[in-house]
Amino acid sequence: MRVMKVIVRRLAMKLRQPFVTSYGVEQEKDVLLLEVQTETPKSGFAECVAMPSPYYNEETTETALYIISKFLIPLIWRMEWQSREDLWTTRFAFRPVRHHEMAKAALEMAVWDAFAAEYQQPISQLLGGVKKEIPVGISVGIETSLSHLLKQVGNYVEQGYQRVKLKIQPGWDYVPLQALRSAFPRLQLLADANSAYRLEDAEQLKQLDSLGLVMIEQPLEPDDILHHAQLQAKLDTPICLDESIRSASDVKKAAEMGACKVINLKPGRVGGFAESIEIHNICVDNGLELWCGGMFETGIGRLHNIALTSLPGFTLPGDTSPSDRYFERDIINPPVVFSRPGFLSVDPLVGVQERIDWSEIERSQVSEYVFERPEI
Ligand code: OSB
Ligand code: MG
Repeated sequence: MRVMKVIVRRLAMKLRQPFVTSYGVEQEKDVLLLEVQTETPKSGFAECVAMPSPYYNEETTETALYIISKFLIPLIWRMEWQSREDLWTTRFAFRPVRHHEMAKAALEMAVWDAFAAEYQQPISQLLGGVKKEIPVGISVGIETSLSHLLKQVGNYVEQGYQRVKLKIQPGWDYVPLQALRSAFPRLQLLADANSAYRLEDAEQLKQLDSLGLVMIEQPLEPDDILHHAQLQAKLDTPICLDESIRSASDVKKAAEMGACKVINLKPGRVGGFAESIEIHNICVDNGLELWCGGMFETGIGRLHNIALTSLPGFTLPGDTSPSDRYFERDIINPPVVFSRPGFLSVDPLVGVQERIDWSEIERSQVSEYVFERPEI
């Protein structure tokens, strides 16, 4: 398989409601959607999870567009993929470009998706997946009202979500978590701090130990695996790392240092599917719990996350909720829906091409960039 053309589309998709985290408010989803066309021709798709502002990590939609256009696409023209093993070579080809994992992941995953379409193999199977159905949880943004939060979470529990993750920050942590714990004594509850605390806040975080949280996600700075190890030594609540993990090597370091007991894996944050499989294997070998996070993906990213979650080492429900969690109308048809309350089925999709809803893409498209294979 060779790639003849890459099309980058930028879409603006309205979120159903603004989502508040410790670093800002998301109103609209700024989507970079990649399509790679093969000789046959078949098309592979993937979305870039970079956001408009560099608050979650340093990438943005604009930087990703720049890196993809100027540095990554030129590397793709030289490549060929014939077997599943070849899919690991994309990551090596991208290695000279430092970081920019989200930009790399978008193109790498589009190549996997094209390979699935080209060789008519389910993407989940290519990745090494085994599960037919996966449990899902939901991520709840920072609220201003306790009563609204309780009502909202009650709704989600009723819908069947298997666990609830609450975004926290200093001033919005113990009180709302305690209220949720009292209202839902047996709920799998976790807190995601998006780096809003410092090691000096250890005593404050220690209070959360009484609430039986399944984990606290990314309490400290992204670059600070060492202090997470010192914090984990003080807490009974397992620490989960999200922003700190950008590669398989980061997972090894975190495991060696005892910085966490759980990994939140987002393929977009680690450079794509090949790195994700390696991280999955390291988690299994080191007894780390693993789940798949989310980045407000459209259905395309959701289908990819669901395929990845079908690997056996994903031990906890992920943030891979149905399409209607964030969007009124998705760009895939049918959208992602529960197979039964709280579960999603892993469809044997041979690439997401078969689910694309072109009319919805046209409706939300803002711009389009086409790159053709040069004569080489
Ligand atoms: O920290 O997990 C996070 C969304 C965007 C960026 C970072 C995060 C999140 C979420 C939402 O928590 C997960 C989702 O439902 O897609
Ligand atoms: Mg997180």
